[in-house]
Amino acid sequence: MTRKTTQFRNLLNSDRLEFILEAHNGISAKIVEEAGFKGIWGSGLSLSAQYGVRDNNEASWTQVLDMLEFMSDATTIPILLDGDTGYGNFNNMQRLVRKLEQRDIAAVCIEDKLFPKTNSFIKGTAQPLADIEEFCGKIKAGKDAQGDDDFSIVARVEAFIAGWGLKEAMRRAEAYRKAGADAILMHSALSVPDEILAFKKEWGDRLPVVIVPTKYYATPTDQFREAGISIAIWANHMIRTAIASMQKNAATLMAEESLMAIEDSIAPVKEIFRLQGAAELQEAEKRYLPKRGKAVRAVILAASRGKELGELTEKRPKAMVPVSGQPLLAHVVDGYNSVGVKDITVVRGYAKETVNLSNIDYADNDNFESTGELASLSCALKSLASEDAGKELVVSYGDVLFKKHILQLLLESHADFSIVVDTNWSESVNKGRFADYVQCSRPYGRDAFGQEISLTEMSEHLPEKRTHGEWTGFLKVSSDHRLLLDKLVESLTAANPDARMSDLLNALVANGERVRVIYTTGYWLDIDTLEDVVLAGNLF
Ligand code: SPV
Ligand code: MG
Repeated sequence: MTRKTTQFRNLLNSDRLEFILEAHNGISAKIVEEAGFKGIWGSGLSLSAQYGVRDNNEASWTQVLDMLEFMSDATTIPILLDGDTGYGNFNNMQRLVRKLEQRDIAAVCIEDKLFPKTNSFIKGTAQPLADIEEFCGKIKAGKDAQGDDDFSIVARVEAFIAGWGLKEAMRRAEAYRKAGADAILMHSALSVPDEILAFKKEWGDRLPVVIVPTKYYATPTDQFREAGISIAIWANHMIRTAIASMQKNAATLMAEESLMAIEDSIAPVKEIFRLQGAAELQEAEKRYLPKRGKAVRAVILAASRGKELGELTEKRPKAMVPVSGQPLLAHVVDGYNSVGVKDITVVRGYAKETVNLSNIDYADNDNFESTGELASLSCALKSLASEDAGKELVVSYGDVLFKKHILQLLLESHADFSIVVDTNWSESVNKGRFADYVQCSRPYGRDAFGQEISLTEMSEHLPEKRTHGEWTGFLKVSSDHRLLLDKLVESLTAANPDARMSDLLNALVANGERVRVIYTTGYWLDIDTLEDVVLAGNLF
């Protein structure tokens, strides 16, 4: 890539008329480059205007520099900074040049006025010009300060602006050439190019000549070409474009009170992202960020009424019974959310219209009265979009509350199938509660630590001497065993519409799949009775 300083030199020295366009921030600079311009004018007027201040050195030179840095970073073409008067004397000029080079700014233009300057189009003739000798010293100092030979200093002559004639313009231009300037910017506030053309004729080719046709905009561009002008600067046309369209759209929005009025005529948000280079960051994230945890889909079975709760579930399913101020299901969803699982499908059945939490996907088992848990799971699996196939699946119940570490343990498992088993099963036996008791490849104990324990059998009628725990209702299936799960659930429900989750787990074992057992003790609650509802309040 050719250095920006060299690129700008090439523009100055090319034998064609070149054009550079004003920009005033990163995004406008990018837009200028994308339009095909080979250079950018860092306009003092536009830079101060975008800060909302006057073109009178009200913005400090470092504030100008900060914005230039964004402009330079956003582009690959050279920037010619409108450096006003150099922000001080020769000493300030030297520091400016060094700082510009550090930010890869290709060139600076300084004008022969006094600090603080005023824009040339505001009472130009009242503006005092700099002492020629002093200004020449500033040019020399700048040239001596630059490290890159191709960095350019453009000397701007304000003689015409201040009401002087061609003679003064020539005198100054020649002095600045001798002081080492790389080009002369001859400015004029006339609506015709006469001053500029007269100067160029007299000047010849002593140095490249740069012009700013803001006031003599109606001049056919070919006249500049024929006169041998080096660079024409379109000096403020991006900020004026922005101002005009912002004013128009702000007024429309104020009047219409609807975004419809402007939506089709403004840049889409994705165009902002494109200009910002958002896609590049996404690629980089793939390369440099650690892989995120596996994507997980949770399926919560919540189709049944829960008759045991009597009146409480007359008009709503058990999952919607309030506990500590919110439905049971909301606690379950919170539990998932708290470990980062937010793709959740809830299977509804009884009084499904009352199951209405937001940010949840729903699958309906409309035959909930005549079918079992697996039929509900099957409804959920069928509802999932194909892009869900790469996710791990966690299945649990809408009436089972849990502390989040239980879910965390399950999510950490790398097994194809994993279940969480409570070692404290005797409590359920003593109370005569319904439970899915499990026999495992090893009982819980210290020597079980670090062992891969798997499910042998699950049953509500398991003999106590073979019982090692009680299933908590949590099952996780790895993403590459989702297909197997889908098929098995389908065939089991076809054979028995009443099939339960325990039938699925036993079928997996019978098919030779290992179902990994994760032992825990307590910190979960299956809501079956009114007493459980009261207990549940204590869990939170
Ligand atoms: C600028 O763009 O800030 C200029 C050109 O200096 S002019 O406004 O015409 O003086
Ligand atoms: Mg300016």
